[in-house]
Amino acid sequence: MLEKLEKLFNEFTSALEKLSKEAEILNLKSEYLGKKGAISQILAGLRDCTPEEKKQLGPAANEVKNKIQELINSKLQKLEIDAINEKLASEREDLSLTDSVMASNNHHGGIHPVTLIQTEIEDIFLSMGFDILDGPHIEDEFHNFEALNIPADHPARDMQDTFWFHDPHAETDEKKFLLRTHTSTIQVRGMTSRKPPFRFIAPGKVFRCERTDASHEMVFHQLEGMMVGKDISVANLIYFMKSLLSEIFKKEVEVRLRPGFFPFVEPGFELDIKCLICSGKGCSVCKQVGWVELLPCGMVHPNVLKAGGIDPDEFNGFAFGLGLDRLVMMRYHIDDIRHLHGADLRFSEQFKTF
Ligand code: FA5
Repeated sequence: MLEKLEKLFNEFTSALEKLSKEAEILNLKSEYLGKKGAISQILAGLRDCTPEEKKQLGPAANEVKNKIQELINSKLQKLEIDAINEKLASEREDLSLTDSVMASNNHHGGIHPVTLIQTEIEDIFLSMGFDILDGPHIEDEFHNFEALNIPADHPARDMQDTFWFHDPHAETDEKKFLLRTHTSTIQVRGMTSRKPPFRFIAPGKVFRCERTDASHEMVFHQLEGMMVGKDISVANLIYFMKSLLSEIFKKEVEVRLRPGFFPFVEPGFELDIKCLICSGKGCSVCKQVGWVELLPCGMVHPNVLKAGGIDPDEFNGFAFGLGLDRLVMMRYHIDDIRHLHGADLRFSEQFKTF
């Protein structure tokens, strides 16, 4: 019987070696281990054996049974691994790029024109001794209005349509926080964080709930400037504005200065540039008037200095609030501000600098 077992096992191993399909292996398994399989019959035949034979044959038959089971399992597992490897090999993609493909597909991003001009202006003002400041987009009424001499019921609050945040936990319907409507908020932060004399600029996004057109956006960029010291005059203000424009345009551009009203400056001015889209003939950007409002400015109002902790009897200064998007439009002859935020690659790629 033991010999028969050994013979069966040898037959099984040489049969298994020849098989390469799962179904064939499972068939072989049932030939040997199934209910009526060869090993099962030997085990069943044990009941007719003597106790002595049972003692010998029982463990041997079980050992062969376990070996067969193990061999079948590992053969099935090997089949599965071979199938996965074959699939991986056939579906493999070469993700590396050759130098020639890289060279023909040399696609770098460009710098947004607003960023380009902002960086240029920062360099110009840095060279004139100005610091660069930043401030939060979400502001409180104090920084956006009150400290700038625009109290709660002042009509100037309506000049800039404001996006307000409501505090869901507030007991009253008071509107406290807002998206800053201008970068003048940073005047206040700048004054309270330094002692005069000082000069700084502060570029950034501003937000207004406005109807959009060729020269108006709801989210746009301003660049605030402030200089505070002793005996600062309108002549100083005009000098810095002229230096800025001649550096940016690299040529004489026609500007006009007219009185402008802003509660935080006195006197206040509007510096307009002759529209470079239509050369002053009239177009949708300049609203057919030939001039574009670009650079409001003025001498800082004493109340604003006071709100910033500065004694207006000792110090004075100027401030300006450049419309950065409009300056970009004039510099690159862009005839609609909405191109600047359109995310159209055909537009942005024209400003590649590398
Ligand atoms: C102000 O925002 C003042 N804070 C500027 C200022 C600062 C005045 C310091 C005096 C002293 P104004 O609302 O005019 O002012 O906006 C300033 C500039 O931002 C405008 O001249 C214009 O160039 C630009 N601007 C205003 N509204 C928009 C808009 N909706 N879309 C694009 N640019 C705009």
